[in-house]
Amino acid sequence: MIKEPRRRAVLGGAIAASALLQDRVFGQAEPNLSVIPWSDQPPPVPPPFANIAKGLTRWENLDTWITPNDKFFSMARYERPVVDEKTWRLDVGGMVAKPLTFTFNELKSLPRREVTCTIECSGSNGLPFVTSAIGNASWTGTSLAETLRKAQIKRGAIEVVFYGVDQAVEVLRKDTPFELKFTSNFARSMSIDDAMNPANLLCYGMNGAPLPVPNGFPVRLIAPGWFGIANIKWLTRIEVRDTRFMGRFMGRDYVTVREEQHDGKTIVTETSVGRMLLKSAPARVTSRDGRYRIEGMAWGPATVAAVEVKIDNEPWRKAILGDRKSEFAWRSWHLDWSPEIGEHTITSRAIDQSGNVQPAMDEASIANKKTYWESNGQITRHIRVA
Ligand SMILES: Nc1nc2c(c(=O)[nH]1)N[C@H]1C(S)=C(S)[C@@H](COP(=O)(O)O)O[C@H]1N2
Ligand SMILES: [Mo]
Repeated sequence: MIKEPRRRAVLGGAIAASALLQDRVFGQAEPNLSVIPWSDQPPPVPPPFANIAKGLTRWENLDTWITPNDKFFSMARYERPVVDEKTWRLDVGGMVAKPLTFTFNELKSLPRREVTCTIECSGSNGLPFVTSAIGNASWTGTSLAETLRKAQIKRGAIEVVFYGVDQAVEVLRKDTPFELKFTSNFARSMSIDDAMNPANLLCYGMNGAPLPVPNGFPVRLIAPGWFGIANIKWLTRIEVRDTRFMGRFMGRDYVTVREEQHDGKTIVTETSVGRMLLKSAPARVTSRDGRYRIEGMAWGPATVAAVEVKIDNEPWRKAILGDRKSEFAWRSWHLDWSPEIGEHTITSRAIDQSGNVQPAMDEASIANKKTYWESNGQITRHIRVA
């Protein structure tokens, strides 16, 4: 993990004051602080999706760096099973020399680790009603890599599959003579390399409390740096395989379809949703005693090195970044603003330490993407200053 020089210690009073203010902005409500709502509110989640996506809050409601458990979004493609932790088991099997089974208490007695990481649903900003499927929490659990080491992965294995308790009937070749129906558990896989990342947790705690049911009680996978879908909830089986797992959420859905140009030819790529991408969002505009401030968050696979903000058609301006508190967590930013009365647009873009810039909506990687997954294009919000 790359540590940055402590800005407060290195630089003088003006920055120190703004750093303190920054901490306070995302700490607690301040007196005389008002939040100006965006004028482009997302529509409510329509009925077929309302059971899948729950707890999507408005960006304006963000006022803490850690998302409290009762404000954390919940995505469930099948159901939200209520698991009895007394009968629950976690099996580790497949291509391992020593298959393992854990009870809840056995798992909790293993060495404890904590990681603070931001989870974003890969569908966020892909559909008009999903604009804030993101949260940041401190997760407690035990190391996945250590557990796999104990099970002793056999030679020739290539993948680790994670199965949830939640099930549904899946249909292949629907409405053809070859239609096939089968009951399937929610599952996703990772390469052995990715699974062995020491940051991955078999997680049972969220912000100091047991995992809430909607977030995977009693145990879920936390795979820092990966889109939400990889973080399997209500985990019950881990299976090591020597063939690629191509279940619905790996190979048929959560597939990003994109047109790419290669040597004058158009190639369509279909890739499984993977690691989180460089992204930022304007969260809210506050005013206090006539002074305005644009506040937001930025996150991505590498260190966010800068955030820039475009107001209306003005040139990009550098925002002030908050501290980098965890390798896998979002970073706050803000920009002071003296707006004229009327309608304005606000766009933000994150830049990483290698100089990669969050793409504009009309850049090829976004414009030529046919599916709503992995939508990390720059977000523009509308606001009316009265
Ligand atoms: N077992 C299981 N795990 C799951 C899902 C699911 O439907 N079933 N949804 C995934 C999706 S799409 C996302 S975005 C994240 C969201 O985690 P959260 O509900 O704790 O916010 O969980 C993932 N893990
Ligand atoms: Mo998701």
